[in-house]
Parts: sequence; C-alpha cells; structure tokens
Amino acid sequence: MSFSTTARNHHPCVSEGLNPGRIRRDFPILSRKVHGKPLAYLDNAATSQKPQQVIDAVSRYYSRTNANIQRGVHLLSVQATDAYEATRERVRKFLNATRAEEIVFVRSTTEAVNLVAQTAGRSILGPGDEVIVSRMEHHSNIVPWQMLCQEKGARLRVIPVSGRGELLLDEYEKLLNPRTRIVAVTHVSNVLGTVNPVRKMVEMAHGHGALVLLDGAQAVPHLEVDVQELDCDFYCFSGHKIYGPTGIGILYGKWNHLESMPPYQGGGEMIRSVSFEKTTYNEPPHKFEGGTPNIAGGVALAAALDYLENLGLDRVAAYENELLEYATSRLSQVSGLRLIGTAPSKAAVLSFVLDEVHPHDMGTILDLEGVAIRTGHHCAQPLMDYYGLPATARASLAFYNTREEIDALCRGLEKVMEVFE
Ligand code: 7TS
Repeated sequence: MSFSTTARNHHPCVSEGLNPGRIRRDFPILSRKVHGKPLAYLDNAATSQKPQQVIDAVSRYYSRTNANIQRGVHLLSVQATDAYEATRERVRKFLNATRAEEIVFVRSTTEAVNLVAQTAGRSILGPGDEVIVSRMEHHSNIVPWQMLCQEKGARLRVIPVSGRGELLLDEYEKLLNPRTRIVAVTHVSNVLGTVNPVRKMVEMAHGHGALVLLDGAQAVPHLEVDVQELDCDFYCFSGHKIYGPTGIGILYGKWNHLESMPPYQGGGEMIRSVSFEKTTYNEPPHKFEGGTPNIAGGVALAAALDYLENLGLDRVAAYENELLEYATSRLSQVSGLRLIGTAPSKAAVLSFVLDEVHPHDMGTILDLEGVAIRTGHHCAQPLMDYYGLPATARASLAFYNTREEIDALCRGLEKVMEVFE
C-alpha cells in the first residue's frame, strides 16, 4: 500500500496512530442504532459523516453571521464574505495551489466537471478532436465529456483497465496523439479503490499538449494532494465526501486557464458591469460563481479541512491502510467472496461479489444487522460491464471505522450465506 505524501502538513506523531474511540465521539451519528443494532457505517465513498465541529460551524454561521456575501456594506455581510473568502484560502492551502483565486466554489465534483467541459472544453474542442477518459470513471466524469464530444463532432477515447483494476499505461500512451485536447481521469476509483499514477499521466498528456482534469472526489479524504506537484490543469472534489456539508464543492484551475476561459452560468456576482448593449465579466474565480452560493457550506468546509488536517493526513492514511489490510484479509476468508479491485496501490474501498447472491440482497440483510454498505453499479456502469457484473457490494472506510465494524460486516455476510444456502 503506498500513498504519495509530501513534507507538507507533516503531523509530528504518525507513530502514535489515531485513536478511533476518541475520534468517534466527535461524530454524533456514529453512536445511533439502526434496526436496534449499533451502526457500522461503511458507505463513506457515497458520503462521509460529519464531526460536531462541522455541524457547529453550520449552526454558528446561521446563528451569528448569516447575510449575503460580496455585496453588503453592513457588518454581517462583511463578516459572511470574510468567512467565505477565508475558506477559499483554506482550500488553497489544502491543495497547495499557488493563489486563492485558483479556487472556484461549485456545488460538487459533478458541477466542477461540467463547468470545465462547458467552458474550457467547449472553447478548445473541434470536430475530429479527442477527449480521453478511463474505463473506471464515475458517470460524472464521462457524461459531460460525451455530451460535449457529440455536440462538437469530437471523439471520446477510453483508457482500459487490467483485471486487478489498474489503468493500462501503455494503452494510454497509444491513445495520446496531437488531436488529444483533454484527458479527464479519476485520482482514486470509487469502485476499486485504485490510486492512479496521475502525476505520470499528467506529464504524458502535457507531452502531447493536452489539458488534464483530475477527479479527486475519492482522493482528498484519503491522501495528501498537492496540485503544484501533480501539475494538473484542473482538480475537483466534493465537500460532502471529505467530512464537510453537501452542496459545496471545489474546482481548482491553473490561473492562466481560468483567466482565458469563458464564464459558465450568467447571473449576479459573475459580472463587472451589465447593460443591454454589453456585459463585462468579473475576474476569476468570481466569473464562475454566478448567484448566491452555499455560504454556510463553504464556511463549514473549512471546519472539515481543519478537522482532517488536525488528525494529520499521513496518520489518517496509515490508519486506513491498516484497516484496509485487515478488511482485505477478513473478507478473503469468506467463502465464495470475490474482491473486485486488487491493485497494489489502493485507498480503503472494498468492492466484492458473493457467489449466487445479488448484491442488493446482501445490502438488505447487512442493513438489518446495522451494517451500511452500498450496492449497485456505483455510477460506473462501463467499469461494471468490463467485469461482466451488473452490480457489486462495496464497503468504503473512513478513519472513524474500526476492526469491530469489519467483524460486524463479516458476521453479517455469514448470515447472508445462511439465508442463501
Ligand atoms: N467522482 C467520483 C470518483 C465519485 O466517487 C463521485 C461520487 C463523483 C465524482 C460525484 O460526486 P458528487 O458529489 O458530484 O455527486 N461517488 C459516489 C459513490 O461512489 N457513491 O455515491 C456517490
């Protein structure tokens, strides 16, 4: 298991490890019961739970500060604007972007990809041009590109995966050519957990003059990301998968791209001046932020990043790796179980199928035992097709999960086997 970590944000006591018992007390929902059983929440790739610090940040914002931003001279508006803009700087630091203006607030990863497709993508793509995605993309990093390619007469090309769930880099190399305009790949797979060699992939794409968008939705909760080191043109993630609220997401873009890209949605805030004859646009990032945003969500995202960085991403990665190894070995002992996604470099996601049992039945029986997993195609149907599966069951782990919860999963799977014997 290897995560690339940098010297940035190094926590002094990696060797001390995390204390999940103490951490769990910060997450009120983790102490609730479902169907009379203690909750084992193993669906973190769908969305993560929120620590009290994030819940308090939302509540504090509405109790103390709420006002619209960027437009009022009154104190609340100034304070709300300052808090929101402080989050932009917080995210800049988190991604190690060069400047805060490279951070665009959006609703989600989905919106970030659509924004890039409809602005940068729309302006550079012509008939016969090519966009490369991979076989393991979430639908939100396929469909926006497919729609754009259809409209522009461009071609969508696909990097294949190996049986273990790794991207085939030699095939990727063959796909790159002078017509390649954009490469859009996921940093970490939401189904397989594979950590893709994105630094190298960016370099290869740049060698052919293509822009690179990285989908970081499943990466940022698990490993340190440095956009300068990756040298990607765009990087996206969703607040809700990183212990923050829903409805707030981040698009990082290199300044020179953001500056030259046309706006996305028209409206208030994204303009400098409007008349019926001519409208001039605001500077990035405001050019891409029309309308009143999710201010509370933004402010609380900063609290989520503070929480995660206080734990230390290297300690989180070390703990999750250890839990992943434990879960991999425990699940491998369940007879008839097959793990889907066995790349050597993985984040804490385990997809699996069980002989003869439909994943939805598995999920339903596990739910009655208090174990929450996701079943289905995980919005990655082309990947499911590759494995010849309609669906998998997926346990996705966070730093607050424990070995006991993995044991509860395995006990639940034994019950599933009893039902289907
Ligand atoms: N990209 C990846 C890699 C994802 O895993 C997801 C959501 C998205 C993009 C879209 O994020 P959104 O916040 O815009 O919806 N993945 C999942 C999942 O695996 N289960 O539920 C949602």
